[in-house]
Amino acid sequence: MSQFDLVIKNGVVATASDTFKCDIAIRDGKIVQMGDNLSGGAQEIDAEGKYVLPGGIDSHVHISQPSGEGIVMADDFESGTLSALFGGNTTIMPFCLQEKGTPLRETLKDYHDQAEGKCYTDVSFHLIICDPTNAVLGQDLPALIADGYTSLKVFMTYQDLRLDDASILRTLDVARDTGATVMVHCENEDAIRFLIEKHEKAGDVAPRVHATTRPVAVEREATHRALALAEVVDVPIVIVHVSNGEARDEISRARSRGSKVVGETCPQYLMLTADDLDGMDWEGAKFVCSPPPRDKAAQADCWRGIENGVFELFSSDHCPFRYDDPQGKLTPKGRTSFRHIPNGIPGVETRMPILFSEGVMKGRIDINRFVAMTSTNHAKTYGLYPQKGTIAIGADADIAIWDPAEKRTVRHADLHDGSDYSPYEGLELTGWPTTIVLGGKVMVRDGTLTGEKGDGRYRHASTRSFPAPV
Ligand code: DUC
Ligand code: ZN
Ligand code: ZN
Repeated sequence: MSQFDLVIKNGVVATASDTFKCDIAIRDGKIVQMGDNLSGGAQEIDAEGKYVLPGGIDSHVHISQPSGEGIVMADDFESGTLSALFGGNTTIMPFCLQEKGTPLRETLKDYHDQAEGKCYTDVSFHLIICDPTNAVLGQDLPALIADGYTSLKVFMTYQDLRLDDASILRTLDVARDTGATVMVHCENEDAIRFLIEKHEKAGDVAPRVHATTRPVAVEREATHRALALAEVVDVPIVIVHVSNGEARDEISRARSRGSKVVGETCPQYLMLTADDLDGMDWEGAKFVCSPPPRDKAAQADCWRGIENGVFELFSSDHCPFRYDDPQGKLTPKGRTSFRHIPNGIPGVETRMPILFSEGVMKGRIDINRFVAMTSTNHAKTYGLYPQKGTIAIGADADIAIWDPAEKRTVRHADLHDGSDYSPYEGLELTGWPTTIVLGGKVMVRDGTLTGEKGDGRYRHASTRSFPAPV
């Protein structure tokens, strides 16, 4: 009988802090030995010339989320996790959207039922809180947090989802008391409504106007306000999908005042601009997401935030709709005005190849920062560390082997999500994940699927330990 289930040999291992050459031995789903010349694996992989990295964790992914009447998200748990897997991820964190008037636990069970037996990666949910009644904040939420659903998202925009400041404060206070982590979508809804009405009245209804009506000022103001509210409550927060330098600077200033803030940015803010929303024949709808992509200067500012550590998380905000589909971007109502175009773009499979190619290969960040921003910091922020997010003895054997020499041009036809386009079609990228191991099982070997639907499991998360919940 073999001593190990799997040995990965001759690769260059990189964690968030170190890079070293060593073999990795895996047994019963965990890393059990690291060292030179390990052998005795029932299965062995030669990773000579490759990077051996912790599997990616994408902590911002939308799957099967109700998105309005007649609109259907392009991914279910099967296609979404398969796409994530081929993009180098071993864990994703989708959102469970609270339904007003339905107990949170019931909605959560529904998401679990949809995910059960379908996943190719591990999964852990965040809760979107859009109806923070006394019962929700007083009983339901604390009980769910104690059961391992330890992160929440709140919105400052969208009429159906937005919380007013009083509700945000009460929700943050629950997070302070319980050790939960709150993610905030920062855009000022009243200012957006004002601009939408003005532009629609003037007959400006094309996709590009989506960006015009969500300018940097609405994001900067809401970011400042969210940070101030968290400071009042004295609780850490995550500012998600930051798109520009002005919002980024709000985070820096809050940190210099002593606040604990985690900043997240996404590939669309490095690679796209508002000009992409100008596409002919409504093609700009393919790039409609919130906050919208900005301009070249904002892209450079986001890169600077990655380089200097203001951003600790790099997530996809994968929120996929099909383009050429009446249930997607080209919904009949969406053709009449930008305001009805479903909001979000696909990207779970291209997130890490984009940061690897544009960041590591172009010398903007080193491989350790790549690991931190795509895996380790997600596990630390959302209570999955150290089981996930690193390569260490005792950790889950979730590993992605990357070939830094592999060059590919992004073609949606080669991707695995349920959408019918990629916003990055034609982009040439160097460095791709080629072999993926989940809990010790080889899921993808040299680009070929070897794992099965249902190999991915649900993972509960721990609460934050700082500051000590009361
Ligand atoms: N916010 C997200 O986080 N994702 C998609 C759309 C949105 O507004
Ligand atoms: Zn959001
Ligand atoms: Zn999102």
